[in-house]
Amino acid sequence: MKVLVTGFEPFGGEKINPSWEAVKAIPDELSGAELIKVQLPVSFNRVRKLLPRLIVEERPDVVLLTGQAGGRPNVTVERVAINVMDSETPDNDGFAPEDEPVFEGAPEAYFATIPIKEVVKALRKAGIPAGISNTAGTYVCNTAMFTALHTVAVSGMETKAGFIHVPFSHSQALEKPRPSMAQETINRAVMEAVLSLLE
Ligand code: PCA
Repeated sequence: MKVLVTGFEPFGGEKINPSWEAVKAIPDELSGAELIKVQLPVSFNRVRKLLPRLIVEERPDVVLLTGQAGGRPNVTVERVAINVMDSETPDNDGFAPEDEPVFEGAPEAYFATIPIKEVVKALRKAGIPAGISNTAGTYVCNTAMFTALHTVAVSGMETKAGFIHVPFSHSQALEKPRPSMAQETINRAVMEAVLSLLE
């Protein structure tokens, strides 16, 4: 079993991105599965180029993308990715698309192909506050999820793909009143999610 797990680099003036911190912390071999860990750039354009290449070259059985959803109080498993890029805040390349498709001519949306309810159950069983989210937004995370699902669909692969958003970690909330979770809990969430997908 081969699993591609990604986290994002920091953005929006943050020093860290708790999603990549969590991915980094997973052991390279988990329950006999081979893990490929990649840090993605917070860039609409680079993610749309890099992810398809990675998925087609590595042909993983599972793709689990993770990102930071600042302001959310719990870990959320995304249900759907939409064919929209729309942001007033520029990405790390300074690009701020308005109402542009991720891929011209692609379907309007894709549902996650990982068992989202099972993942939520596994997280809750591990004592981690978690739920389903019905929107991954219209920023780079949604683009990454859409790109992964579209790549799998057009290349006729059996790969299951999905996305998990994690809250700010405590270090990001020390001086600002905003919801946060311990990085160790976020690490455990991503690892438990991967483990649940190996079953
Ligand atoms: N979160 C952003 C992009 C990178 C990340 O970690 C998002 O939710 O779109």
